[in-house]
Amino acid sequence: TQPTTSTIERTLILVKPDGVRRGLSGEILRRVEAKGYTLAAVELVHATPDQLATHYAEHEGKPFYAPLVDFMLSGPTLAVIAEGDGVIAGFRSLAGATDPTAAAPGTIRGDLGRDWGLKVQQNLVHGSDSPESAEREIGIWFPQS
Ligand code: RTP
Ligand code: MG
Repeated sequence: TQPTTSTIERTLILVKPDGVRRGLSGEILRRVEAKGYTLAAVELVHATPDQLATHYAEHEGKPFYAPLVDFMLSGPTLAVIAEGDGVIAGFRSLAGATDPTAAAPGTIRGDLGRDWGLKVQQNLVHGSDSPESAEREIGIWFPQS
């Protein structure tokens, strides 16, 4: 049998203001660590409008952009760099579908999300979607690194 190729990656995870406010940071990080990923950096950040404009540049002009930025300004966010084999796709799988009402049981959004009607933005976490996004986003949230 061929050994499986391992791909050690890093990703940016955010526990968004709803997760911090609801006291779920520890539960979310517990799931990340239990899966076998390593926490390389953790910092509580009150995001600035500039940081959010850069982070969410791909969504500028969409109807949910302004409410999303307002929500992300509503309180502190826990910014995390996690490392591990396939952690980019792996964390997105742990997070579940974007809409917490549709996210599968067993996922962070499926188990811990609530039904907020139209407020899809309050979905507890963010995870980078590619190696390029991860490096770009780590630079936004950990500018000193
Ligand atoms: P994320 O970037 O936060 O990990 O989530 P994602 O890839 O699953 O979702 P994405 O499409 O990148 O959207 C970024 C964030 O925008 C909010 N959103 N609201 N229809 C809506 O109201 C809507 N669609 C997206 C969510 O907070 C989503 O995580
Ligand atoms: Mg995204």
